[in-house]
This record gives sequence, structure tokens and C-alpha cells, in this order.
Amino acid sequence: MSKVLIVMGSDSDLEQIEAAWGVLGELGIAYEVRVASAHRTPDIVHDLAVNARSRGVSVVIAAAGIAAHLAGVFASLTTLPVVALPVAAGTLGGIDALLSSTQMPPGVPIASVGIGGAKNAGLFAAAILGTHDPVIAERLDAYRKKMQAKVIEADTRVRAKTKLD
Ligand code: RP5
Repeated sequence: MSKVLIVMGSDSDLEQIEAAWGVLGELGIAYEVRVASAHRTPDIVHDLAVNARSRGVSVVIAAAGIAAHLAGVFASLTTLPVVALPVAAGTLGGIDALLSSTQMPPGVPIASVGIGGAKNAGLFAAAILGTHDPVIAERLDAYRKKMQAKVIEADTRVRAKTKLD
């Protein structure tokens, strides 16, 4: 079974990332969560990245804050798709992480969600897996249908509340 590897640069990032594996769990997708820093534990990042494919990983979510380079470094070591998750941390509140995630020089691309976009990172990873796994694609469809039902229900509620007599 395909697996998503979620790597975070520090356990201080953890709370902002939980929603990524939360949604993967909801969709019944296997995942592994690790802490590894591109600058503090580069050897561990290297090992994780070069062995990811042979360990059954199909997509990587790399979460980091401040001058975030984890996703880019990870992508330099594997051709698996890497989704950056910029974390709100430090004096710039995540803007620096967002820019370093979206402004990669040409040649080694990464995708990026927004600052703190953990749920979207999980959903995007699921969508990638859904390109070759019809069961995951169906679960994503069902997930969207549930969201649609909630919006329609909210619309009904708000219309009833604001209706002129
Ligand atoms: C980054 O530096 C981490 O991803 C984290 O967001 C930030 C601060 O890390 P700590 O100093 O809290 O470990 O590498």
C-alpha cells in the first residue's frame, strides 16, 4: 500500500501539522510521521529521502518554519512528489517559510500549501495517490460530497434565519 511520509523540522511544529495526518487517517491512507531537520540532522534527512521510495512512500509532506528548506532539500534527494507545508513560526510568522517553499529555483520543484495549511497538504497528498488508486479517489469524492452537504445545510439554515416574513 502507498504511504505518505510526513516530515517536520522540529517537534515545535507538531500542533500545526496534526491536521495533515488527521485527514489522511480519515481517508484510510497509510502515513508515517517523523521529525528531521535539514540543518540540524542532515544525515537523517538524507537517509529518509533516499530510502523513501523503496520503503513504500509515494508522496512526502515536508513541514518547516522560518527559513524553511526541508522540502527543497528533501526534493533534491528524491524524485517523489514533495509538498511543502510552511509553518507559522519566528518573527515573520511563516511568510519566510511560505516564500522559500514557493520560490524554489528551477530544476527541483516542490508544491506548497499555504501557511499552516496542514489539512490541504493531507488532501493534496491524497489526490496524488488518487491518480493511481481508485479507492482513494472514491474516498476523496465522498469527502467532498460531505463538505458540499454541510454547505447546503448551512445555506438552508442561514436562509431560514434571515427570511423576511
Ligand atoms: C525550523 O525551525 C522548524 O521547522 C521550526 O519551525 C523552526 C524552529 O525550530 P525549533 O527551534 O523550535 O526547534 O527548522
